[in-house]
Amino acid sequence: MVAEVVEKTPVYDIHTHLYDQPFGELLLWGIDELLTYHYLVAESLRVAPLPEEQFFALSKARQAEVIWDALFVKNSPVSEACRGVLTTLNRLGFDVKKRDLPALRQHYAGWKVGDFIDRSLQAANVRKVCMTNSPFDDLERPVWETGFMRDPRFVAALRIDPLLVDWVNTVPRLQGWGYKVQTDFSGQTFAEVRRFLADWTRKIDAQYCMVSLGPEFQYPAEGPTARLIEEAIMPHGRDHQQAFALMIGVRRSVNPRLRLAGDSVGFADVGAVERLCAAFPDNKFLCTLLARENQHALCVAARKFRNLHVFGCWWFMNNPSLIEEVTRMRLELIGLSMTPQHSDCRVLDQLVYKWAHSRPIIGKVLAEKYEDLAATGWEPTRAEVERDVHQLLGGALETFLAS
Ligand code: RAT
Ligand code: ZN
Repeated sequence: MVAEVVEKTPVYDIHTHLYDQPFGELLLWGIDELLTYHYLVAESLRVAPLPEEQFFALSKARQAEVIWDALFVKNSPVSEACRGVLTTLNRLGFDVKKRDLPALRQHYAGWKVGDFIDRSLQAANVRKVCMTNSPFDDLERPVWETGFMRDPRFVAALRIDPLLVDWVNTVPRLQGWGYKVQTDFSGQTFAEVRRFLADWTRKIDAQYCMVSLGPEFQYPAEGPTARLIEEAIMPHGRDHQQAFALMIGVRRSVNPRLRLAGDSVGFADVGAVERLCAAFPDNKFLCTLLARENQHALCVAARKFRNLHVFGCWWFMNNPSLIEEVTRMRLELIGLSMTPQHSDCRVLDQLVYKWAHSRPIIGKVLAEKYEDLAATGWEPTRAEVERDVHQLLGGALETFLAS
């Protein structure tokens, strides 16, 4: 019964890199995008018979063919990201066993994007997705500035990495948009950063404000990141009742030859997150960490701070064995007051596999917990199971953000 409820409960996917249809080419979908996902680029370049530079010089279609050949034809596609392509195709009704890339392309050619959005959300049973929206992205910003009819299934998150990790180069951009900021934080700088955050929060109706940081992130600290958090992000969060989402642990570009696929993982200091939560009890924080070794301490931190909501098995954590381990640990330490998973999809079709792979694991771990309860004589009703699953699949976050 639990597995069935988890299958049937629609998800609010709280962090993706998907876009609403008016963003045009920014919304990736289709077989070539599935195959050139950066997770697969990294895996294929370990075995493909050509060096990185030659690979990246190819067209997207040729890159997709190289990846298909290296990871699906010359080897069995057992990795999680490879399996994901097959789960997606299978659930969308394609016959994968023919191993026929041209036929797959032909099938896709028949789809119109609007219909494919409906189909993917329906096949994944996703009720709402949160995008990642950056005012610093030159392709994305004009779409917001022009304005468009919002699709209520696509909600926004204000992503501000350049502001917090590249202040010196961000100052001239903010100045160019009319914000009176100075590199040395003099004058109106913090008030003007807050005005920038408020303008964009309103423009995109941001559900939360978000940043991804390296494992070296510290709080308190000297330097622009901590100062901006203290003097701009925190007051802004309180003024707008907006949570601040921290994704910590990425070491960017450890292998620049791999481009977008070249980032790695590092061990973060959960103490920094705890000190932020303690220093700003009237602010709300969402947090996910990239290193497996950080997951236990983060759960313990969440036990100590009600203003901290733990979410997702992010990127290198998004593998069945780790999702199971981490979801079990989270249920044991913080019960249902967390969001076990987000998809981080970059390609629309991936919604299908990311949720098809995570749901049975969440269901399995939760069912085990109910069995443990049943041993005491406590048996949850179906309505209680439905309530709990709704919490885990986005409901708990909605409650946290609204509280
Ligand atoms: O998971 C990913 O695809 C990463 O490349 C990142 O986008 C990460 O999720 C992030 O949001 O920074
Ligand atoms: Zn992401």
